[in-house]
Amino acid sequence: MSSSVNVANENGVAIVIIDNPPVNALSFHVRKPLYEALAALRDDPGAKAIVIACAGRTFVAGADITEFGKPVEQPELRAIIALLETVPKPTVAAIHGTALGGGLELALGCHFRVADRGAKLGLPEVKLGLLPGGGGTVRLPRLVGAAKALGMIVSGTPISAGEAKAAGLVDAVVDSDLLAEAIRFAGEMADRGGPFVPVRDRNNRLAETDLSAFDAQAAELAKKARGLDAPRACAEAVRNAITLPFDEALAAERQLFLKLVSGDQSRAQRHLFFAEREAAKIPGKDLQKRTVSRVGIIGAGTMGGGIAMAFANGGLQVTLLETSDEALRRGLATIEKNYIVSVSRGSLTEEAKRQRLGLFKGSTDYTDLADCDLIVEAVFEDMAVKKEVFGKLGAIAKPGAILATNTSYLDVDEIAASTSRPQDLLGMHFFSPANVMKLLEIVRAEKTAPEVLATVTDLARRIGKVAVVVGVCHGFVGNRMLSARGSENEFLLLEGATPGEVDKAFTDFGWPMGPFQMGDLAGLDIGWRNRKARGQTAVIADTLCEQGHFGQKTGRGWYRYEAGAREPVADPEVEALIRAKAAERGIARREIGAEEIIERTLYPLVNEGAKILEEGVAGRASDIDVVWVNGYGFPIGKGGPMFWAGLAGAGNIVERLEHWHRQTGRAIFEPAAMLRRFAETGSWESAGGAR
Ligand code: T1G
Repeated sequence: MSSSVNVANENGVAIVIIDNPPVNALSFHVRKPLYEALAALRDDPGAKAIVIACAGRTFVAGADITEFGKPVEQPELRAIIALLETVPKPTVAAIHGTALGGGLELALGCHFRVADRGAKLGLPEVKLGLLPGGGGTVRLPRLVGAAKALGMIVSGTPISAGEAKAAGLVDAVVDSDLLAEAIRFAGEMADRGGPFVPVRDRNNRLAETDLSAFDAQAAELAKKARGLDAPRACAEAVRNAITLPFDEALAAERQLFLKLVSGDQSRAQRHLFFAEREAAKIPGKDLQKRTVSRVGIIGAGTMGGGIAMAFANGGLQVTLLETSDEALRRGLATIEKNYIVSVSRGSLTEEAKRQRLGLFKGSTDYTDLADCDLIVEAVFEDMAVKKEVFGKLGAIAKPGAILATNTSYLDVDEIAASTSRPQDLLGMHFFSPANVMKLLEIVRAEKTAPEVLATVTDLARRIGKVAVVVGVCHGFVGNRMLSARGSENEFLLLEGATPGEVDKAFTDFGWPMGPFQMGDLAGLDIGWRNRKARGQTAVIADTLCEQGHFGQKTGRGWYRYEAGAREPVADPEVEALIRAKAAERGIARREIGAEEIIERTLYPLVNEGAKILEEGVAGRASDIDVVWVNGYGFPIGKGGPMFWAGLAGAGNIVERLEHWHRQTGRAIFEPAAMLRRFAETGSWESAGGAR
């Protein structure tokens, strides 16, 4: 046998062990020996049953995603599953860890599935812009019913072993020694005798399908697809399982899969899958990471409270520090209320809420932070205040404690210079609400020690964050590029667009919402305060703020909001204000189309990203994509701004930037050298964009 597939035999039960670290992906070097082993065992009289199991931490977690886009090497997964279904003796999948995608499809090719209680089972292909391409859309409904299968496949969310047993996906759930239990189960099935009906021939769960209810469910799910092709294709494939004979449905699935796997959306989503994992890698071998078990958070306001929850949600002990008992009480009360809401929504159990609240300790005394391994400040966004905090921490924090600032904009090097241990200091820029948003920009200051960076990056994964290491500059990566994306917004309004037209261009592009609706949601007063602090103006937004129109929270901003509603309604007074401001400036208004809106907002976004790469503030173009997809809602089907630049055509972007630079003279349109090189070479790496 090959090193990736080994076969043993215990009391007449053949055991096929797949061993392909780290996640037992069904790479070609697994598929070939697996096929050969199963073909031999099918006809082997010494094998009365077959168990398929995996070594390492998980059952097969899917096809090998790195193989997509390359010539397919036989045998394909589909051939292995088809072979399995010709085996006349009982076949059992022994599932632990995560049986995902092609892994679950392999298990569906078996007659039975035995799962460890901690296992998870799912078909997450939709998250890669795909659909299950190994028969999952036709076999899963035959075990769990069409409605459950549709929900699992369109969401891509795995289910627990217990839920899988209840749904009919798993035949037995075991609490210990999975392999021994699976072997025993297989032996019993063999001794009991057949027939052993392959999943493909089990149709009774499908027969009970209410097709009109199914179509209504599929239509509801399609609303969330927001321009993505895969969710719709998933629903179509599951519907085929109901209405077509098995082999026709399987053939239709194959066609749908081939169309998706070669499309831009799946390429974009597969790019993001690897980009997120790449972003978490810190150059430098075997960095000695520090232990972090207790975290101190300074400031129990919106950010501090959210950050504290993020750490508690990851199982860490939290000491929350405030300046007064009243502020501390308020902060802790908000945290408890948030957990109560989660329990009421069913996203958290009562027990988990109790456990998490038990991790908190409140204090108004800095010395209580002395035992913390990491201390994160989330105090007022003012350099003097931050320096005062870190000055105190220098005397109180234990040796080796990591010090982090949650600043969104301020110079982390300057903050580091205010402590006696700059090597232990970095930025941890959380995004609000910090207990929800996945993105964490980890700001590497000039003197930050590599092992501090590695420790915090590792910790980010532990608390469920997507970490990206960024350098020091105003706004780091995300907010700096957000400024570039928004710098033309008011010019577009003065020259003829309405807030609704700009926002529609964004939502048609695939954004969850456009910049004006986003401004109303976040509160226009935040930008107003920042502009005043930097001596900047925005003629229309400043006027709205002077009128007290801050957006949703005041019922009016760029749009009107009926009492308590969040749906934006065009406000004729705002459009009149825009026309008046344009007239004051002698601007002749004109029709502005979606294409121009995208060129004057998203091309500067890409251009700023190229400058950030040029300066080394981001180490990889893909890191920038990870920031924008996880922190700002950039459409995943376009892969992030830097990946999308390739789809949109970098040469075209350079040309249009030059056009707008000639038209307006504004610097944001001057193409970055890195962008020009990308246009010439076709890749950010060869343009010099990878450190
Ligand atoms: N193929 C190739 N490499 C993979 C992989 C895969 N399916 N899954 C993970 N890796 C790599 C990953 O890049 C990383 O590499 C390392 O393994 C550890 O991963 C025909 C078409 C299983 C829950 O979508 O969800 O089957 O960075 O850091 O946090 O219908 O990996 O170490 O070099 O994520 O413990 C469907 C994808 C594929 C599951 C483990 N399957 N994987 O999480 O580790 S398409 C998936 C995951 C398919 C069929 C279709 C997670 C995990 P490196 P990791 P983790």
